[in-house]
Amino acid sequence: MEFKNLLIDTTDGVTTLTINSPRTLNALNSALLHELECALYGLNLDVDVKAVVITGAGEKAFVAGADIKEMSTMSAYEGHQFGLTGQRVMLLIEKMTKPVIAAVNGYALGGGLELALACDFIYASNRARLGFPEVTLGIMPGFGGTQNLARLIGPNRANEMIFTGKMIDGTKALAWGIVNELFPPEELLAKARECAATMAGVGSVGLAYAKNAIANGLNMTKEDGFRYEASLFGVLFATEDQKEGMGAFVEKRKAEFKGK
Ligand code: DAK
Repeated sequence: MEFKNLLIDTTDGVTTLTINSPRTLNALNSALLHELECALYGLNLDVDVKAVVITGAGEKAFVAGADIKEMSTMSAYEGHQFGLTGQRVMLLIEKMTKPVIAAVNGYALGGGLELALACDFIYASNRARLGFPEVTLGIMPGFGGTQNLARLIGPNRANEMIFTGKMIDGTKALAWGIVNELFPPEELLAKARECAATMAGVGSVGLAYAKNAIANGLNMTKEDGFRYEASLFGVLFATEDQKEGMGAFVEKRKAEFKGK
């Protein structure tokens, strides 16, 4: 598929997926969401892709939200389809077997913040501005934002952000645990790629199972989560990666993981 709104580059196992619609601050319209869905589906199946960084083109925005102009004229049916596509994109990221970092280089608003929150963690530029302005438009977050934000930072801070619609800066986002690290704008992408490269070099089956255990375990009791973790842990001992990783340690050499 030819992508009109995305730039995709894969180098040494690390894919940088850039949302490339800077004239509208990378706002998510339905065409862009469809492209994102197809791209992410393909990246998940591509054995050469070990880790993904999602960022926005231009200096101002990661993604300034869903496309308000397009939404303003949608029929109920189109709005429903739009919502379903967006939710599929968010769930696809969460269910990918590869790690996904959001490199938030500016505004991450509404659906843009929801996209970042669907990623495994967020690195941000110290110029980033994050918020959920939906209530100022007469709606509410609808791509998982109420669920993901409240789970991440607790209901009180999530309530404040979602009920006021006010933006917070990178420093507050860091203090509240929305963002893992802040960088100067010119360093952000390199730092995100560097972290992605580290993750691309580890045993990818172990990483995929860890991602699965964390995501699914959050919906279980602690005891069920422990049981689930143990079952995945056991399966890893049937993989070549486990033999290679431990063998390399014992033989004092660098492991060459095959992802199987
Ligand atoms: N949609 C469409 N166009 C946008 C946009 C957006 N979200 N954000 C910015 N743009 C466009 C502007 O209209 C402008 O285009 P022109 O007027 O030049 O043609 C261009 O990008 C540059 O923006 P500004 O001139 O406004 O730039 P400023 O630096 O002055 O301001 C800003 C930057 C980010 C503060 C401002 O652009 C802004 O407030 N943007 C809107 C932010 C926003 O409200 N985002 C949340 C959108 S609501 C659903 C689930 C989820 C959602 C929807 C449905 N279902 C389940 C059905 C999600 C909803 C949202 O995300």
